Amino acid sequence: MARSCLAAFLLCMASFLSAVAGQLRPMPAGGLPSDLVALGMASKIQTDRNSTARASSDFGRMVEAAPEAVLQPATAADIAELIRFSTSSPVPFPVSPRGQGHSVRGQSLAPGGVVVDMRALGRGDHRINVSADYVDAGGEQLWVDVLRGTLTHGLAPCAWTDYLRLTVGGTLSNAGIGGQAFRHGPQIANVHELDVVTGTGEMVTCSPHKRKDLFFAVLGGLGQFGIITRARIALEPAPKQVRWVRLAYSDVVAFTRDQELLISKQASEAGFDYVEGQVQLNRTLTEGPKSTPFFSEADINRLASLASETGSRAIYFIEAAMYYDETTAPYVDQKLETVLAQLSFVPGFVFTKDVTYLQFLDRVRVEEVVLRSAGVWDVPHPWLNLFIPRSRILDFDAGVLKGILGGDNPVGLILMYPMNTAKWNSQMTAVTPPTREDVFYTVGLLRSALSTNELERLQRENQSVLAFCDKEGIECKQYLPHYTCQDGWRRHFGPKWRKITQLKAKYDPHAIMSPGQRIFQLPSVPTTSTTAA
Ligand code: ZME
Repeated sequence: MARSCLAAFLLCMASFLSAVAGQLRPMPAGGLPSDLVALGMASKIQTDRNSTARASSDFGRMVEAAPEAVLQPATAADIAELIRFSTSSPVPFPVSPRGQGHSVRGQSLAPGGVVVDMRALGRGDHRINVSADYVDAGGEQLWVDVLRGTLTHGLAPCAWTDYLRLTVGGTLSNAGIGGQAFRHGPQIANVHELDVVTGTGEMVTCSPHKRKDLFFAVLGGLGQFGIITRARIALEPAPKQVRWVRLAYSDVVAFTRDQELLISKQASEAGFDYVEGQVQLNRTLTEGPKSTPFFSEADINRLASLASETGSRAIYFIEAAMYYDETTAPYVDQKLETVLAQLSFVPGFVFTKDVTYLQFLDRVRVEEVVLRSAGVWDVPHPWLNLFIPRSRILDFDAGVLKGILGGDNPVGLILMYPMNTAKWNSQMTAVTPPTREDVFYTVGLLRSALSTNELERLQRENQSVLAFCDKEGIECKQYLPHYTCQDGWRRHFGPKWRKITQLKAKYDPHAIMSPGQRIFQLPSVPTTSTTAA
């Protein structure tokens, strides 16, 4: 039903266009506003198979659903108009923004509706405007371009994701986490103001002081309330140079103790500016790549023998970074020594590199190039990201990393690092574990599937991981969450659920926005009974 209405809209615009193109009907000087509108929009709507196919899947490559059309908006007003067209239709159709399509479970799809190709917003103007202590960036802008744009002013945002070829609107709709989050919070905690096109087609500028309910709803809002078309992002003086360090551990207790020490340090103390961690299961070390962009072949050999000598089933790395510039360069060695002296990594297992700030922040790009050239980038990504309360991280390590995943050797990586709960604003839609602990861990099982069998196995393992946490009473939360029924979402949001349904009723009453999240059913679509899936 939603289909037929949208189809009529598209058909109407197509016939209007062809009429104009064929000069069957010259444009009247003061034509009907609706016609002008239709003409203005028609040139921006694509319905060809190539365009809809490109918007039918995402980075996860596990879900596929075609939209009826793709909108290439020139302005936020184009998006507002599309949304108002949908909501004023007898049967509203879904609308989903798509930036880089880096969702992994079809969150950017709009089955039978319109995908808004957000990148089109930036094709005319640059849409990155730097001020003294903030940058206004279009929602469609890539973080790497925000970085380049601000660096020319000697400034940069403080909080980053590991990968920079993601859009501003995309990461802010989730949270945007990385090794700076322990100090600065997630990216959503570093935003002053947003422009949003709501699910009612209203264009709103919001902030903690103005339309505050919408501002906090949209941050981590999973695209449920509107589309971010501009964000005002906090800036700091840009670091120039980075001492990039990896420290190896065979003991998870020492590893987590040291991570927690490092994230407790203030910026004024001797410490790191970025703290993450990775886990290498033994088979990855012995059977995985012989070298990586960070580790040489000799390094990998040393690490593999460390694993076998200690009998540890996994090796853990703290990945950390210390920023410096011309004036602090003379002290960076000393500062690093001071910090390392407080840590318990395996003696001698320190690996360091010196890189520019841009090289450091864009480091995953190097991995991307390697993976692409090996043909293992555009493959299914059954990723599972969990936030685990600090009090249960060792149980998770034993049961999941050394248990369920113990025998694995897939392409991909496992991230594990702690963050400070206090840096998260609970008014935002983004969710953290319900335990009232100061620290929680993020564990990212970021594996790729190179065959159908492997995909099924990894999916089954993910289910076992969730079942394990459930059974053991580990109160974890998914990051980049995915549930197939509303009950899962209710539990995910817990005490926030009621407010979220109220905000949904206010800002997207027709439930047309980002239905690929599967949080709210389109009211017009007859619901098949949702038994717990
Ligand atoms: C969701 C998420 C992915 C967080 C970090 N990632 C990453 N993906 C791919 N390669 C990475 C990576 N973090 C470091 N390298």
